[in-house]
Amino acid sequence: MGAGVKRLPRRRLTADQYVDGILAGDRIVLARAITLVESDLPTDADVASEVIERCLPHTGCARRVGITGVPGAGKSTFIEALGIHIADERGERLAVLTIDPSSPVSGGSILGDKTRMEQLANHERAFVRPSASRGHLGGVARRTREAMLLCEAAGYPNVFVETVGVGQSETTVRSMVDFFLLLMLPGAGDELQGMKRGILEMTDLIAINKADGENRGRAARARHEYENALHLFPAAADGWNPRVVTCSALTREGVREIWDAVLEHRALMESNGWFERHRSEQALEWMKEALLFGLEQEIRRDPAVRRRLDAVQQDVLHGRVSPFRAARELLTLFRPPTSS
Ligand SMILES: Nc1nc2c(ncn2[C@@H]2O[C@H](COP(=O)(O)OP(=O)(O)OP(=O)(O)O)[C@@H](O)[C@H]2O)c(=O)[nH]1
Ligand SMILES: [Mg+2]
Repeated sequence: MGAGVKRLPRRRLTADQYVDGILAGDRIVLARAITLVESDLPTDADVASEVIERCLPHTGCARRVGITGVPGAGKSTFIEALGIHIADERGERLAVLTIDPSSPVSGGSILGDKTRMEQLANHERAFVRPSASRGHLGGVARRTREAMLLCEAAGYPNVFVETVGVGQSETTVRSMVDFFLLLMLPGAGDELQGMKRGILEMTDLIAINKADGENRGRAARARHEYENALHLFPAAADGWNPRVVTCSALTREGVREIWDAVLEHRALMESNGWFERHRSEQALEWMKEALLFGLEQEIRRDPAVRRRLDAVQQDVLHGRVSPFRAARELLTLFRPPTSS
């Protein structure tokens, strides 16, 4: 259970002020609203859910794109290149949310992301928001999903989520985006890149990045290998055949084609009815997460559980009781609040 990083209390706005600001596309209010939904303070929870609830009718049309890949694959550089293409050549606004599960340890990655996406972060059509997971992946998912919706309501028709592909974060992110893009490095097998086979299966497009200079040949070979690997998977029910391409986030070669593929995918999903189905599935996932989160909150707040929690945790730590029995005991103590 993640002990959140202590933050200084900040001045909060009223729900009306958040909603009005977001719907007017005010980036400062948007950023503050995301801080609100990321907050661990129980006093923020009610305002946060009201703001989300009222923003929801203004969401649903954006392209939600998840981008994953091992550390150093070039995700941030790629998003910047793609973002500049979207903002400058297509004249569209975009929001970028980055999840960084490693940040509690490395500390510096978040700042790193900000500098790597400097051009985009300073672009008038872009909104870049890094957030730390604080080692609590479920929490990240909930917050990222809600942050995504706030961005949509603020008038961003393209929303990107960058996640480091080393843990479970990609499964979670997969459940909240329409298109899932995997960035790979040339010349390294997927075992080497720490990628589980399962990730390939949920990918809509694999881009072998850094296909520049001496890497070109290796990137082309990697592309063939992944194409062959994808052929082994059964065809997806929604009719989209995952693609493998090469690109260079540095020279920006191939980046435009990747965005074209995202648009093509959206058009196909809209024409064959799968867009709605995917979105319904996303809504269901969201509900399940919200349910589990709510339950966890209730359990943490339960007076009887709170009284025993420390002692039970110590018992588990010292091997005096099995984790399973400990959890059972706490659940037995838990009394759900009676509904009013
Ligand atoms: N040659 C070359 N280098 C690249 C390319 N894309 C990114 N890089 C370099 O690779 C390094 C890592 O790039 P990032 O964009 O920070 O990678 P990332 O995947 O976001 O990394 P994390 O956020 O730490 O997981 C940087 O030094 C980039 O300049 C590319 O297409 N070609
Ligand atoms: Mg990055």
